[in-house]
Amino acid sequence: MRVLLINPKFRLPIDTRTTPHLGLAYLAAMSERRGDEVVIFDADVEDEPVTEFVQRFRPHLVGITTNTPQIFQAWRTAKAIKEVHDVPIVLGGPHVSVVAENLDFESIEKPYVDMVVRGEGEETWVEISDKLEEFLKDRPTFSTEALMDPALDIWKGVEGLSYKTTDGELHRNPDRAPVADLDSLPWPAYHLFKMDRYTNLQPATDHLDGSRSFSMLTSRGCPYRCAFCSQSVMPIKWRARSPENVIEEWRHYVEDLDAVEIGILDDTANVRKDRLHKICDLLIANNLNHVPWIFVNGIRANIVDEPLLRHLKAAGLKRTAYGVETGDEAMLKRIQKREDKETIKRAFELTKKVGIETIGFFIIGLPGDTEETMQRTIDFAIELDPLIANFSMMTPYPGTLVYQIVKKEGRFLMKDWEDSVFFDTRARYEIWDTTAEIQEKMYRKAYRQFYWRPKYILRRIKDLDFWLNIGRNARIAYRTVFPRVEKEELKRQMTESSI
Ligand code: B12
Ligand code: SF4
Repeated sequence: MRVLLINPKFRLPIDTRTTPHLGLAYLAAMSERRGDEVVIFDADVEDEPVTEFVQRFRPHLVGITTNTPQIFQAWRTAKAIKEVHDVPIVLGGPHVSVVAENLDFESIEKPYVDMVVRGEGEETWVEISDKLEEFLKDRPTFSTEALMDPALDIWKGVEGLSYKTTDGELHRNPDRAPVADLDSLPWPAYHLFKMDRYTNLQPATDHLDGSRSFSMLTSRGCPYRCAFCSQSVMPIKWRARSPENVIEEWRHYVEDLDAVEIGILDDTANVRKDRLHKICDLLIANNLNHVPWIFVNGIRANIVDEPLLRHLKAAGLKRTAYGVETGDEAMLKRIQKREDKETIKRAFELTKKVGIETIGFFIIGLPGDTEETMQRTIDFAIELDPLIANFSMMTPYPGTLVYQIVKKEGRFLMKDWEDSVFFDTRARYEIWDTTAEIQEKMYRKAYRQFYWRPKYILRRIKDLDFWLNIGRNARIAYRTVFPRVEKEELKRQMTESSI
């Protein structure tokens, strides 16, 4: 079968990185394992409109990934494809997986979306492909209408699937259990991406070849439940690949693909320290530690110690992020971070002491935040003094506790899902004393106060990478002062451009 997997065009209003979509890379690898002819169409890096490609490729099955801000583009893409080619269209990803808000139904209600896969998609995707292939066998002429015929109802029982039959009925099958054995999954199909069109993992900081930067997952899920974190796909059950399985993939990137950096995208890679120690041992023993690697999304500050950090450093870890979120002790409790300031401070001190660079993620405008508590967040960022401080405006994503609180007691200011992109100066909501005005003021202040410090500027300009990325760095600096103009322009460009 010919299978098309799409990342809808969605440029961010920040100078962020563009990396191959790991979720699509896993799905594509599953399709290849089945023997399908697979194309990944990442509209962010392609030159031609997807409709032209579809008319040429004539896929039997189309899958579109979507997070919350991307959902409109996903629908526009699905609609445009249906207009030129009769094919079943399946949506998957974090947005459509939020059953609590009926966001699977929100999509299948659209005439141009047939199915939604909720949660981790690999096994459901293969089951859909198997059933479709079976269906196509006896039918020389195909129509999606026949495929979704309620009399046949071939999708009944496919776990993790929501779908619409031609009589307009919406169906939600039971959830699928998370992938139990992560070692059984194939490696992400990087060979299907136009790798030379992507940036490296942290382009504002490193001047590296994007075509040789690879992301990996060594574990999935997170046992914590922070109030702001959208976890519709990755469940509370944390699962890990075996260290040996991780190292085999790592070796492939370093030895076969000449990787210049590796990014670990796990939600919480350090849940089990013994596993990380074993991975470090194997990286060193296999001489893979000369290629720098990064914990891109952060590790938990409450589960690090000096021996582990030293071992990680010896194994090649260059930089790690930590989700700090707030500098206010009471707020840390309210968001259920299950860490206190002292623990976070110690983690930063130890990480710097062993020579690993740090990134701090901070949130401005948590429900209940006041000017004082937000100032504490800025002050804490300055005290921790990471290489990069990433302040984001609190964005209540559907399915999170914060979203429920705002829905009940606050007021959303977002007009549509597209507005839920953060890294922009506009407040997304208001609640109690956490007004939009104060959030916006403190957000601007956070960037100014952190980045325009003489100490910080001096440190950065001594760094060669800073000068190699001078254009990008200048744009980022400009945006800390004038971000709103940029966002309007980017949103216009995105909605007006062809799909
Ligand atoms: C790495 C990452 C990024 C990277 C790279 C994204 C990329 N190209 O892959 C960057 C930094 C660019 C990024 C940006 C953003 N991200 Co991000 N990101 C992640 C992170 C940490 C890992 C993504 C990943 O690789 N997951 C592993 C793969 C295997 O999972 P997956 O992609 O979800 O795919 C699986 C399923 O969702 C499903 N599936 C997905 N698509 C499809 C399609 C079909 C057809 C099917 C059948 C199944 C299916 O099957 C896949 C395999 O199991 C996740 C957190 C997380 N744990 O997933 C957040 C996360 C996805 N990001 C999030 C957000 C909010 C953003 C931003 C909007 C933030 C912003 N700056 O404004 C942007 C949007 C970017 C964009 N262009 O759309 C949220 C999404 C929440 C939501 N409700 O949408 C998440 C969940 C973080 C969180 N916990 O809050 N992100
Ligand atoms: S923010 Fe990090 S630690 Fe908290 S629930 Fe999300 S992934 Fe887990």
